[in-house]
Amino acid sequence: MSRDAEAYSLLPDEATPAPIPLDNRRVAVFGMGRTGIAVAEFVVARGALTTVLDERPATELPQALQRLSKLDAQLVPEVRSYEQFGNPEIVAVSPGVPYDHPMLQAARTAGAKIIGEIELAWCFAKVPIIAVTGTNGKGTVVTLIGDMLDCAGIKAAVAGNIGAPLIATIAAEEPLDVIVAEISSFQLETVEMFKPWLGILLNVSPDHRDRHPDIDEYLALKARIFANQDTADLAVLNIDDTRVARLQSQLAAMVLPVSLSDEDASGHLAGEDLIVRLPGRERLSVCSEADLPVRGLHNITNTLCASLAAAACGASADAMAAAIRHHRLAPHLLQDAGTVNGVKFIDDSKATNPAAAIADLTTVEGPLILIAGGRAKDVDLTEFADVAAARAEHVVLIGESAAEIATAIAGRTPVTIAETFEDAVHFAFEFARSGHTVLLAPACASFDMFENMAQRGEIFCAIVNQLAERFSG
Ligand code: UMA
Repeated sequence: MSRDAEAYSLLPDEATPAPIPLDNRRVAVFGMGRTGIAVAEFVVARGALTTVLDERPATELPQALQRLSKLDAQLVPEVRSYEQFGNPEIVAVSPGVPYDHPMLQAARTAGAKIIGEIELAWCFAKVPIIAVTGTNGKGTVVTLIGDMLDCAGIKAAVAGNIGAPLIATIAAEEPLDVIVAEISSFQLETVEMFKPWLGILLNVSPDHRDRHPDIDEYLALKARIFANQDTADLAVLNIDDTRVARLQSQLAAMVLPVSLSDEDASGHLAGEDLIVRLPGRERLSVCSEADLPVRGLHNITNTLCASLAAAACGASADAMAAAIRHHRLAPHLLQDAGTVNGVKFIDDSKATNPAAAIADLTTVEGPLILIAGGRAKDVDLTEFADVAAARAEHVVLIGESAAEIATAIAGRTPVTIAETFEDAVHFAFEFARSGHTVLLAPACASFDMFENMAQRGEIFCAIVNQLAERFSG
């Protein structure tokens, strides 16, 4: 860490891990995805008698099985019953496995300890963790904090739901000052001891209702990042979100509120300037609204939350401003996908829930054609349909939720339902005139038509490229 940063940092020098003994213990690792592979490598390296299981057949897991075959572990693809788990003392579970999965229920009945990867990683973490959660924007905020710390000369790794499993970062044993982790509600389901030094809750709106049907329970789940904190820890809350604001009086940690309408908040706007103020520290003017790479109120809030975390680690205003100016948005997040005949295409495949898509519809300027739809995850799409009807000149719909969104828009703006994604992009291009934007902001998950949201975004960009080739020649 640079000397300047050290002078202002609130970061504790080290974490106080509580390692679980793994040597010679029977550990079952459930899931052979990114998490399962990283967990299996971690526990095998610590002497656990390991079984790795997945419900998918071996034919669908060639790469995972190839990597896992290098380990001293039993591999069980296509697992069908708890009997195949090998009577484990510990079951380490991947986030994609729901809490009430019948095989996990059987494990509980048999007296096994269920532990999630985040919790297991925390038990062995030697440096403090900044944990970021929220329905939307958490990936942006973790990368922004990582960039700010990098500019300030503070050694940080970015991990978690964003892609690199937290446990792989812990296993790497790099000399770090802090780890910045994106934490999903799926990962929080199994948390009991997880205790980040600084937690951030950005917002809570309906999402994943197929797994979290009750919004209050979903909020309680998100609030678990603060559950084990004490007065030496910090909690950054976006109190402009009424659900998040409710937590203010309930947390043991010192709360650092962020608000665009309250100049007393620790992170706030003064005119056009983004200001952060930590207790006992001078106020820092980080940058102006105009310096943000993307407009929109939610981007200001996200930047303020990131700035508070970076300031607490000792980053200067100059370092934060430099990171903000050079910040690259994540793939498929409001990415420019090209311009064809004066029609601009924007890929926001990452908008997998209504709140994210609504934020985009209010951020992207000018006349637009919207492409939306997909798997709705049991979330109510009415408000999204209202904003789409008000904002888009034409809405092109795809996937399982197309009919539901079309009914909700009900004659307020023209709607076309496309059979295929390629048709959807071609229809949108047909309806657009020079100066229009075609925005892909689905408000839904991609799994009804694609492997994941990244593939949806990549295919969108490929179709736009084909249009560009056809119309430039
Ligand atoms: N599996 C089962 N039974 C189940 C569920 C899954 O056997 O009931 C198996 C699957 O067949 C598969 C494996 O488990 O082989 C997949 O495990 P996983 O779904 O936990 O996925 P990972 O590859 O381990 O990736 C996970 C996160 N995935 C989910 O939460 C669904 C990744 O977030 C994360 O990047 C990664 O860990 C590293 O931390 C992805 C995601 O979609 C991006 N997250 C959701 C979101 O952001 O909305 C929460």
